[in-house]
Amino acid sequence: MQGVDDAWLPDGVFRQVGTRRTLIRGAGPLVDTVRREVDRACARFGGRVVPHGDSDLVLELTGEDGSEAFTYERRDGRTTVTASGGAGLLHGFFHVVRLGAAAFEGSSERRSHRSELALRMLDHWDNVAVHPVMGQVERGYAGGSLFWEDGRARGDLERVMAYGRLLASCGINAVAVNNVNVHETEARLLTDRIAEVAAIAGALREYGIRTHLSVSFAAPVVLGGLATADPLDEGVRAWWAEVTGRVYAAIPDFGGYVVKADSEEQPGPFAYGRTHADGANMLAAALEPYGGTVHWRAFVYDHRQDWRDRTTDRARAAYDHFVPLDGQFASNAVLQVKHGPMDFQVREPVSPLIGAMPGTRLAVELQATQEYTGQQRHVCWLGPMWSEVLRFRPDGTPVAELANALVAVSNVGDDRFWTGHPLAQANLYTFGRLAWQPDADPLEILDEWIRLTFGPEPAAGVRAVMEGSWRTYEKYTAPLGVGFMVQPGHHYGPSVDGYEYSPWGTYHFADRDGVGVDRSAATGTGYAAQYAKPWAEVYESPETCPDELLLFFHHVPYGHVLHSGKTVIQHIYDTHFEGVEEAEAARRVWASLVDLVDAERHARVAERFEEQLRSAREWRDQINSYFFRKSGVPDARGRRIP
Ligand code: GCV
Repeated sequence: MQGVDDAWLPDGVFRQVGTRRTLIRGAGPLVDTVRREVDRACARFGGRVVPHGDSDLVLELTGEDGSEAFTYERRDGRTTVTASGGAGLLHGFFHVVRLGAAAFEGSSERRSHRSELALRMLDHWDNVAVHPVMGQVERGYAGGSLFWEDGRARGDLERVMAYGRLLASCGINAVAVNNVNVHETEARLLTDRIAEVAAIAGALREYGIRTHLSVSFAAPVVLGGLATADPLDEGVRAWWAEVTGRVYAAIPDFGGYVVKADSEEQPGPFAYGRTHADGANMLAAALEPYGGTVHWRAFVYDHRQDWRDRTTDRARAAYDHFVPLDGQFASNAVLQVKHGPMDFQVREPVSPLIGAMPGTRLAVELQATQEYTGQQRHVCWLGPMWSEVLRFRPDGTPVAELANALVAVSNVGDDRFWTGHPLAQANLYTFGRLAWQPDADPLEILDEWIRLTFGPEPAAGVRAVMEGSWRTYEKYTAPLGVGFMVQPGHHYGPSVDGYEYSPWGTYHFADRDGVGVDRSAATGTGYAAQYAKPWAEVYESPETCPDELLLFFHHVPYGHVLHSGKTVIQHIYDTHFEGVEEAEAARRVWASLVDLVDAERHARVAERFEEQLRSAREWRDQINSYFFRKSGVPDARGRRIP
């Protein structure tokens, strides 16, 4: 597509397939997509699709059961992919593309590939109308919406289709096309504007991506003119059933609803004295005849708390609200839980809600859009963080096995590089690949992304810039898991006390003696006791709590000695100096790649590095000065703290 970056699918990636003879067997819409892909590659590189006979590559659909699995084998000089569902064939095709030359060398035993998680979804926080405060994409750092333009669905859906292609190629299979904060205009997508959603769904379907919609819990009142949205009211239930029937008439493979209820001003069942299970189950009942699912978000907390009140702990909220409801949710209701208990900070413990509701289906929500991790002006590759979350074992079983679905808030917009910062494409790619195979080594995924996107020459340099970028970002921002310390509202850049006296429940409690939140059961909010063993015990004591989470769980004196052997205050100083130095080094490496990376991409990243450095120094100086002034403890290494 003219003027739009190819991301990890530049033409060259299709060279191996495009120079070969490919036999495609089977019929159906996704087989047509595969055929189009192969034709396109062949037109570029001189290979061909053969109707029968001798071939280098066989792509064969053996049935149509909707499965996403495929088998791959290489024998007697021929590579064969088989699948019993069109989506499986498409995934198998992209598997071959990713392998490149290796797909046509040597031999490999027949092996079956299937995704660990059935649903791998991106939630777009896109508004149809530009919101006066949040803009078009809430927490979006990549321009306007890919789906919505000038107050309606884009007429030209070529870009949406190209997006679907990128997503399918890394394993994502579902997209929610509008913000979970459902404003007035967007509420109507459910009813009189469903044709626009259907048009988008049509484009995404070409690549096997199912469409989901965020809906307002108050829709029966706002759209239907009913007097109530009470989930147990028969009229309300009938309204949802009827509306949902019309949604499926327009979009037969519609995925379902996403709901943010009783959270940050969004309406919900509390207004009617009902539970979240009542609310979710009403929507589940409406979706059930069509095989749809409701994703009900667990991000429910008091955002009007009094900062003087030390007994209320926002971190506790999701668990306190939802655990008593375990077993009450319908089988097509999925509780969507943010990976941490607060809000996508650079470092949080895994939410104690994950694993605590064995009778409830679970989706784990990550945030690809870098709201608190540099807003796509800073390089911050989140693969290692997500991998840690997925491998964490709340009670023996890893998070990835407890979850039925993995969701990420999308980091994409209508920017020519898709993600604003070209290196942020890696987060999208890594999310898809980890959702498909949660125990994959994130560094291997990064290498794969680099190889596809950049080719071999700059690979070592790009890796050096990216592999440690999350920890670098952590070093120069809020220390030891304490979180926030950001500018209120837009959340970019430092403001240590920005939220300290606010109603949002995100405090660090720094004083002249120490810093951190006491969430122990013995003397604090009791949050640590929400975990199963061994974590409840590990987190309970500052002696056993991992350093990187110490200030999340404990209020400690500045002189407290970490496991690393450093005091908390010296750790703060050292990491902030180091973080900036690491960012400076990364910028130098990037500059050295100037002849190995295409000019526009290189320039865009170089420009973002200038801002990253400015901002990182700002973080370093504000954090270090703040804690120096509070504690009066000088830097042991005598560096200048302004
Ligand atoms: C969509 C945070 C963000 C909000 C977001 C909310 C959520 O509070 O700052 O912009 O709203 O999370 O996840 O619902």
